[in-house]
Amino acid sequence: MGHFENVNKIKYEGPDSTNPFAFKFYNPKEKINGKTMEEYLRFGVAYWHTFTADGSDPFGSGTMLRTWDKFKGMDLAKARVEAAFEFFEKLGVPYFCFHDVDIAPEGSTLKESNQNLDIIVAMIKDYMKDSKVKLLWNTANNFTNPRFVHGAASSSNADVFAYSAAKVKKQLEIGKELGGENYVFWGGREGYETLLNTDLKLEQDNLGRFFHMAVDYAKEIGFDAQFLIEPKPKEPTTHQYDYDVATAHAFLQSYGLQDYFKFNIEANHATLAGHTFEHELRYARVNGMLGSVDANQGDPLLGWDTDEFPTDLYSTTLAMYEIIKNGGLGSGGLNFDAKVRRGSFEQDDLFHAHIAGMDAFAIGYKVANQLVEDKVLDSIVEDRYSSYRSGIGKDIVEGKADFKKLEDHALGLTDIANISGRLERIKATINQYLLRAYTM
Ligand code: XUL
Ligand code: CO
Repeated sequence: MGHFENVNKIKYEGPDSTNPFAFKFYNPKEKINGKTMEEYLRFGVAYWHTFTADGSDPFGSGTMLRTWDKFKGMDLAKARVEAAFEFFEKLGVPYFCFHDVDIAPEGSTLKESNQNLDIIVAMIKDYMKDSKVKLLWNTANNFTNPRFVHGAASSSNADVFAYSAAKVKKQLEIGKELGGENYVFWGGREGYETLLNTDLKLEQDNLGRFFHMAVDYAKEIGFDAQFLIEPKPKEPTTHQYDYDVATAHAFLQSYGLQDYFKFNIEANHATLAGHTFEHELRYARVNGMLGSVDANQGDPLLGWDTDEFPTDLYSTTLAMYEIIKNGGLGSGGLNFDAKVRRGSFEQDDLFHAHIAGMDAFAIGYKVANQLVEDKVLDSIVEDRYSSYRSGIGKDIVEGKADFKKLEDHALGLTDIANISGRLERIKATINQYLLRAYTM
């Protein structure tokens, strides 16, 4: 008995297909610049949203009763593994991601939790042998259990710091065991609510110490996955320490960690920080720190993390533009840290949601690729900054100018001629490229 019996392997049927269980734009074997979409986009399924979430929100209980929910405890964990691999195979995704508590229930002691993990990890490893699906990243959930009320590595309680370290240690071992390509640190409750009871300096120093210990332990056990920090500005704490890429980058530099980490950038976290998704991607990219992506989208009318499946083509296009300019994501991928809406409670909706997200990124990829090939944005930017390629501009960028020389130059100016930013024309061009995607 399968968990998704009425769904067969999802295939590419093209833009005219009316089959809801088919890709319209994501064609895994189609090559762009010598690489298949499957190889380049590196989609991942988030175990937590897809196999553990039930649709509950602060105002109502779960709406989603899954086929695996007839089980409890370890049997439930095992049924989820079965369901997960059936889902991965049918969807044809190359990767998945999980937190420790997503795959195995916590025991009453750390030892018991680790024993539960060992059983499920052995089962996952077995399934992975017969499957092409790989682990994009794993992580430790150091925020749900009440012991993390004041944070994990930034907790006011040293015992919690130790417990958190033990959980990350175990996940690093599991990442190595399963061949994980990255390891993620999302801040969880690393942040604070009020300075009135907070030693901000000690908390940040402790976070720095924690990350160094994680780097050291990964080296010690020969786990060479890329470490990733996932910034988020708020929620659950008021002031999350890894607010955005710029903040977390400065933190990594202050603590001498910048060479060991890159960023896992989540679209909805970017918009919560008051940035666009592409801003965060660009900021990471130009600093050589773009590692991976949590592909989702927020609701601009809501001030919290809604984790919707990505369907906004403008956003996927500009995101893929950054990814292409980055030369791809390396060991990273596009992980759907996204959940079906509470009202989308049928099990099949899990397929519809992933298909929607994969198609949206496939379109974004094609459009962005065309924008890059035609140098649409490059030539706009090149023109706009042309003043830095000769005369005083060239002197500035070549370090041959100082304030006296600049004053001399300024005194000799009669008129300063600026050129238009041409924003509307640029947006119209992007629309033109987007609407042509259908024929690409
Ligand atoms: C929370 C979030 C997490 C991380 C992994 O907002 O995005 O699910 O991606 O801990
Ligand atoms: Co995320």
